[in-house]
Amino acid sequence: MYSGSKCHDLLMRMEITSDIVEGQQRGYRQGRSFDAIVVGAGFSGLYQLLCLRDRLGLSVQVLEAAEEIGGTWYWNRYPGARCDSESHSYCYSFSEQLWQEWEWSEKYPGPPEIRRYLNHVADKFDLKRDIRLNTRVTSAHYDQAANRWRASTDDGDVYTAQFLITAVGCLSTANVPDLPGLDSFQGQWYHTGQWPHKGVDFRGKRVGQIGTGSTGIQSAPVIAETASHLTVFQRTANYSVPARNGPLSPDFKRWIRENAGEIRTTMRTAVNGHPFLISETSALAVSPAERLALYEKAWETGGLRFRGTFRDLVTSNEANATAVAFLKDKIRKIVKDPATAEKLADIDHPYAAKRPPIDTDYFETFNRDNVMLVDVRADPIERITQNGIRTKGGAEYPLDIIVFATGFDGMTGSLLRMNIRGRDGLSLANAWAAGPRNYLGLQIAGFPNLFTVTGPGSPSVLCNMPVAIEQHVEWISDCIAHMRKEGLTRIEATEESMEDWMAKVNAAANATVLPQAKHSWYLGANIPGKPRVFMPYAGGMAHYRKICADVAARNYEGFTLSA
Ligand code: NA7
Repeated sequence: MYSGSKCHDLLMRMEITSDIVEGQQRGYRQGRSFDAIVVGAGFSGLYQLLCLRDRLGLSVQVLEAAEEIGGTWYWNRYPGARCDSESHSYCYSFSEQLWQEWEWSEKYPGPPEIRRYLNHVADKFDLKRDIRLNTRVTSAHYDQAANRWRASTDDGDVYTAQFLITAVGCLSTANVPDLPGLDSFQGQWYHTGQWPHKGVDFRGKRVGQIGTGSTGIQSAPVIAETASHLTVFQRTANYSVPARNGPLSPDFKRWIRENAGEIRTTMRTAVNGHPFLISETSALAVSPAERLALYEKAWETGGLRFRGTFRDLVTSNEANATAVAFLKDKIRKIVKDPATAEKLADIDHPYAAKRPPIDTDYFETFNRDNVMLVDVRADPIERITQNGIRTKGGAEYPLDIIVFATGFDGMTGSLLRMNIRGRDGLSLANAWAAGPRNYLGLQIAGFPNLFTVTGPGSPSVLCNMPVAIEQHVEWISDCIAHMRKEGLTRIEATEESMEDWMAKVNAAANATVLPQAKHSWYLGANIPGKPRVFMPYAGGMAHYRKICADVAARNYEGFTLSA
């Protein structure tokens, strides 16, 4: 279906459109055949569709489990939910027109505004006609003889395509801990990542929140505003820096429009894809007074920029310890009750070794009369009872609502749930039994023509996601364009390149403090039985981009391409 001819593309598009209209009239028939299937209609799925369909002229079907597009922002509607990337960088950069016409209202947008943005993109580029909603992929098997993927869906349909591209996000499989007694609970319980669309009324309710990761730190202050009482069950205490959210001024909005090129260059140059650069100064190269002044300034600025105060915060334990001391001191100053402050400041890992949260009044929330902190590291939860939560030490906490802010089976959960089988029936679950293994986070030996957007082994969650997504989607699209041009039909990472890449992923992680957080979803440590492997590539987005570009320039070195 690929052709350089615009005329051909147009005719082909008309053919596909009439096929879809016909399909919609009599229900989708079995065995629909495409050039590519994309799973997921969030940031990555939308852009992958646009690139393959409109730039390469491929027939593409996007399959999306939710009833609307939006990916993570469809599911995460919990109180206080906000993006932790600055809005002017949490968007696509591929279209100048799109950049110029969209206006964010706040520094850190919430789910409704991000969903409006994604719908605007989907409408502007006419993407929705190739997205099938309410359709969960239940299995995806590679047919070796036909060199095609067969994707079965929960409504019994089968789709086939030469290429299968997963755009399922890194944090989309909710983790509800297997606590005994949950079935017996007489109140309501919710996981933050599967929040009811109509919201939850906390007025007059005794609420228990389990979890103090980025999500719990965002939700607790908002829940506390209306609940009659909030008990926060903390297993691992966490750092947090004020987000300093607020409306964007007209001047700032103008600055964004007028400096699009410069902002994008910064995002592409920055280690983590954010619109700011990390300082080149070591935390150890300045006097204690100067260091304190710089930390104070970063604290006042707020947000993830704090991590950029010094160049070695995530590469040197000694440098990191200076940030740790500053942040713990802030907690002790903000929280009035000394015992609560000590529990909150009893943090067992280096700063940023777990994903660093940013907040609005998190620590201040513990100064409210209706909020209590329970340390479940000291006294673990034993079970959920009819009336609430009981700890091993025998303490009972009567509750009307339990909020599980307990995170996700990150990075691999959604891929493994999809029942993917490659060559010779090899299941992804078996291939990854000891942890995820792939090449560049993009491809897995034994799974030809399968691409994983922001898969484990890529910078993904350590990066501002849209930047990571655009790079992956464009690399995949260029690769497929190359294959079509050269008459090649099959691409597969070699075992050797995969081995080599995994060694690089490990080396990059070990050059940082990141693997030192024992209870981190980066390591899969939050899911019982999950192999402990540091999953994202920690070598930096800009460096990773260059590696991927070099691989492509060297004729897709490390992959086997064949006709
Ligand atoms: P996280 O960061 O995985 O945090 C989950 C929290 O839930 C964390 O504090 C966990 O403690 C806690 N947790 C999980 N299971 C339990 C049980 N069984 N008992 C007590 N406490 C538990 O998820 P988030 O949703 O906050 O954030 C995920 C990402 O979304 C975030 O990093 C951003 O990238 C956006 P633990 O630390 O495991 O001791």
